[in-house]
Amino acid sequence: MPIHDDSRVRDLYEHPAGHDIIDKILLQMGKSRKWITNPFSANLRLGTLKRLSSKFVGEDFWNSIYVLLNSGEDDDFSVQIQDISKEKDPWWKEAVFYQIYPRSFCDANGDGVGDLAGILGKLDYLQDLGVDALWLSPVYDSPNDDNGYDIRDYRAIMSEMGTMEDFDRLLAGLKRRGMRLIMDLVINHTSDEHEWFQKALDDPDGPYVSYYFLRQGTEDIPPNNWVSFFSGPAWRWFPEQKRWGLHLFSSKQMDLNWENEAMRCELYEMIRFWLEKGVDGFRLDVINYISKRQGLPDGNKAIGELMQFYGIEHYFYGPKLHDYLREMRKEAFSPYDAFSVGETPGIGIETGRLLTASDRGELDLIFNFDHLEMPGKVRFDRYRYDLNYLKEYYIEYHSRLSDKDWISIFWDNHDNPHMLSKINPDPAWRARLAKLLLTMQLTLKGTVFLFQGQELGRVNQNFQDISELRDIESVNKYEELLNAGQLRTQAWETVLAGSRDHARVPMPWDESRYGGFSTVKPWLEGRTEEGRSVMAQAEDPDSVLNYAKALLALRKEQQALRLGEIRYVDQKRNNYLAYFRELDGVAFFCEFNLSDQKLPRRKLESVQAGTKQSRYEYCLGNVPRYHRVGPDLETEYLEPYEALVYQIS
Ligand code: TEU
Ligand code: CA
Repeated sequence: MPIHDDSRVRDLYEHPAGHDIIDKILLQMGKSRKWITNPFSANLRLGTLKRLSSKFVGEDFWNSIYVLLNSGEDDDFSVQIQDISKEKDPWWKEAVFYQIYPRSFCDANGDGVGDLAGILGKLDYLQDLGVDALWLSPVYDSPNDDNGYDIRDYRAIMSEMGTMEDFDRLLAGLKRRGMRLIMDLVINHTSDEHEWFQKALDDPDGPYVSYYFLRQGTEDIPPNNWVSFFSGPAWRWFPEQKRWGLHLFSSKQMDLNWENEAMRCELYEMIRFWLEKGVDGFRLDVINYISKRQGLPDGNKAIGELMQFYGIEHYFYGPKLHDYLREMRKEAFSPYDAFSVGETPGIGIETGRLLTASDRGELDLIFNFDHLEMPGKVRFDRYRYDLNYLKEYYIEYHSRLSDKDWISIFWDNHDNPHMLSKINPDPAWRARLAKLLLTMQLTLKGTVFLFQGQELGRVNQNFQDISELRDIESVNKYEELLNAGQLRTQAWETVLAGSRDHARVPMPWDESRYGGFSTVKPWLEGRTEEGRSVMAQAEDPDSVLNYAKALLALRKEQQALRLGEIRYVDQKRNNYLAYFRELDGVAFFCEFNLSDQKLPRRKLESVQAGTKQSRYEYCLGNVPRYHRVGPDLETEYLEPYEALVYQIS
């Protein structure tokens, strides 16, 4: 249904992309959904709203939104492509993935950089931990402007990571252990050193020019006002060619033009090359950015200010996104029954469902990022994250899903400071809170993606100075803030709060000088913390590591914890999260205190509502408890950050 001045706010909120855009705006402004859903607002004509808000955002704001909403061809759930899913419950729904950031996992040849042989040497550790599949951040040939997310050759292995033989050995080692592998597929852009881009520069009339966005012009004015996620304009000037090249990320990451069919075919062929080798699927880097609005118009000012990036409305949910994804699935993924999880910054719940519903033939899963920061906050803000928000996010998310939908559950990755540190950096709660977060992650309904080190309760680094950081985003941002007139201390505070390097410091394997990661000074140094290494934790029965193992083992044993329905109870109660997971008569009850204070406990009857069974058997928890069966539920308090899992019979 087209959206125009005569539509009501209600219509907008019923439109999948409209819904997500409103949610995003409210999130960004730190406002509640009630702003929109109350009858007065819901009934408001958009034309009226346009007039009322013109003073703040200008008329253009709404016109930009209309364009965005009215350009998607398949923006409703009635479009069903085919019944793609052969099985009702494919393997990846039940899997626990473990993300490896290869540079920082294990260095086998002593050059300070993690490598494939290093990962191979840790496969027993990973199997013993109990994860089912690995996701490797990029290991392809790359000049490493953005640590491998700038690919020079999609079919070669980065020399620092090893060789193709190392890769094949790794894959074989995984298969032998019954584990799977997904790779990182970065196909929104390539390195400027990629052969295609080099050819595009060399031959201004040749076929490769239109593989990218290369625009003729003059040095003083870039083709539009879009900005890069790594600071500055999204355009780089090539003086020899007198052309501008589009790069949404670093100036060495040139955006590919997906309008070009030959380019798309080459990508699909490359995907098949890896699937032929036997990899099980891919994580698709910023995959929602691949379709850019025709003509690359200027970004709206108000949207740019609100979202902090100009131009975003023209590519975060572009007009041909669904078409491209379907084509790619058909040409490359389906023939191999390969799995796909899209990294989709900016995509909300409803557009996410459109990208993943099992009968639409697009992606299997996406990463939705709206839970990583509290409303009104961005990654570079310093603040305390309130777990009540995380709880509300999942209650809302799960309530909106149909049985064609499935979601991913993750707290950490290589692009974010650790969730644990945002919630409560007090070392006294570290282990308990780490266990609480793991318990939630492994018992909520969805596919789990752990990030390396979560099993150790890793936290943010106490970096002292910008010279200790390596990430291009942090380095550029610091520079940008100084140029904008900030003091060094101010700029550092900001960068330290949000730096991606917190997640990228090497894994601590033992208590030696470089944590057993390497024999020499690593490419990025973290502080060694006594007693937190894998070796030390393996010996401590109460460690986060041993808890993680127990939890993974429990999940592996219990189908209800993987596929069971989720039913939240006592939803309104602050600082309290509780839900049942149920499948074929087997039920679990999970209960959490989301605060650092004791929490009075409800009488058993009030949480029991709706379940016939009555015997609660303690399976697992992060606080030692003595009574292991039913009566234990009668204890009056939940301890700070306590997490409990019971089986009900
Ligand atoms: O990240 C894309 C992305 O939007 C972010 O999470 C990003 O780190 C941040 O917004 C920058 O402001 C993916 C990769 O995960 C990231 O490591 C890459 O740097 C990026 O794409 C470019 O390939
Ligand atoms: Ca190495």
